[in-house]
Amino acid sequence: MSRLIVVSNRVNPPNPAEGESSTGGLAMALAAALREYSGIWFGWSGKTVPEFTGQLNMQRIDGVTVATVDLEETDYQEYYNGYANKTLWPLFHYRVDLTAYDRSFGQGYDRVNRLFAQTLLPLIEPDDIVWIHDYHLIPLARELRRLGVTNRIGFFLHIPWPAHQLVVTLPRHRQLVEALFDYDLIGFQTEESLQAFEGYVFSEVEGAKTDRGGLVAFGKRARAAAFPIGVDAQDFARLVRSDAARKVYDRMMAHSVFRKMVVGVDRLDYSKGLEERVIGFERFLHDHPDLRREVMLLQIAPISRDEVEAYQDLRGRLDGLIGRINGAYAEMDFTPIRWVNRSYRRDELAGVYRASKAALVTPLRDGMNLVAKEFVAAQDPEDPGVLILSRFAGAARQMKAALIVNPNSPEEISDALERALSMDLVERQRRWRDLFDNVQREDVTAWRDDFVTALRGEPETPDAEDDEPTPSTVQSLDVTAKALKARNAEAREVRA
Ligand code: GDG
Repeated sequence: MSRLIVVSNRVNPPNPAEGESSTGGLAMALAAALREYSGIWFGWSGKTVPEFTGQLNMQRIDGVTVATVDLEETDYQEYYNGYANKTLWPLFHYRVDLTAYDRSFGQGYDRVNRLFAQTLLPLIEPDDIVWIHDYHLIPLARELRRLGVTNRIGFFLHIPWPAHQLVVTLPRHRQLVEALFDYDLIGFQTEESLQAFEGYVFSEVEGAKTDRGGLVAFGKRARAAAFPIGVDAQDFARLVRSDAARKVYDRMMAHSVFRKMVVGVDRLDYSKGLEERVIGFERFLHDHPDLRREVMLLQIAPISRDEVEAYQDLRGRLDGLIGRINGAYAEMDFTPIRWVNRSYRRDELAGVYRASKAALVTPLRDGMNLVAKEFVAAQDPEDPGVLILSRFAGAARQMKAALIVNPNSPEEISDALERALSMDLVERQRRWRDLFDNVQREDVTAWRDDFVTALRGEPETPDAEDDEPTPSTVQSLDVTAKALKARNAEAREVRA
């Protein structure tokens, strides 16, 4: 069987020395795939050095071979803090107001992708398949192709692909999209992102068409499909029974006697709608004086990308906003919002989810949102909490039994809270069962297998030249994506 090479900006396989709970579910799933296909995980070490050397640092961590490389400070600033986090991240989350269109960032982005390609090249063997992750690395396949790599290369975008009108605000948008056509397979979180991508291609690239289940543009052909990411539901159910989770659960329950705890867990990021969420919670406190003392919001928000000004500003605004709300509604023995800027272990988080009567997952834009799925996976089937979910999270496409809200509306957040906290057990159980079935079925293993199977791919259909050109419609590709998914599901069944 061919090996799998996973490439992501940061590399973080579970390290038994640090305890399993420090690693995210996605990292665990990718590490499991790498063990299965005896592959390599390649990426940036997270360290900077005075001069780039291309020196590979190879390690074996819990059965996974990890190869990392250090970057120069300028590269880090332009590629990571710059183009990735000040240009692509805000733009792809619909924040044109925060997007930096700085030419040096784009140059740094291309340069680092070239350096990564040169460093990775010697590790690639002829039969390997290469799976590249996320917006930091869009041009990596182009750079590998330039170096002569002909292996199958797939790309998965973890964040949304935005509407056409937003993409064209990027000075080098054509170049970026063209780079995606050096992949054999391009994966998006949702059909909506897929359609937005196709919408761009058909309106911006002359002669673009669909062909043999793929997209043809820039003289190249790539397949594109939606692969909604999931969580490791089984692992979460196991974590929730751990000692650490139970301890946290007991502590939380003791602290919220006579009160219902509502939880939010997010990186401190402007895409997560934290300001809108606390304003919605304030509206709830204002509108329901009778319930004020019965509810508290625990917002866990570990600090993220703190070197970027927009993140420092957001943190300052939230500190002020939450201070004001707590000042207005706290009593001597009660604070309505607990604002916690640190991260917890995964098992502790499982205990927090379990102790919560509702979760507020209200991003303004989100590729998927794994917290929504983790919350569901951690609930007690006999007495489940209620998920309040933004319609702008990719997860809302699958999790229709949640209370779906517009995160921009304080009233909708307030109404959903009132509904969640007064919902009877039968309805809670019915909604949770529906959500849990999905979380369990479309889990992270299914996601990974679907993608890898699709990338490994079917043999090319012959007679390409004889094919009548398919009309370039978004609809026909949508069918392609569905066919791809159906085939992947079949392949899974056969393997099972
Ligand atoms: C990107 C996309 C997409 C959070 N606080 C703690 C902690 N976390 C973990 C959560 C969850 C993960 O971080 C966050 O995942 P999300 O999906 O919510 O969001 P992003 O970080 O923005 O991820 C997103 C995802 O990629 C995957 O494709 O869903 O749309 O933006 O797993 O549990 N984990 C621990 N302690 C914390 O305090 N251990």
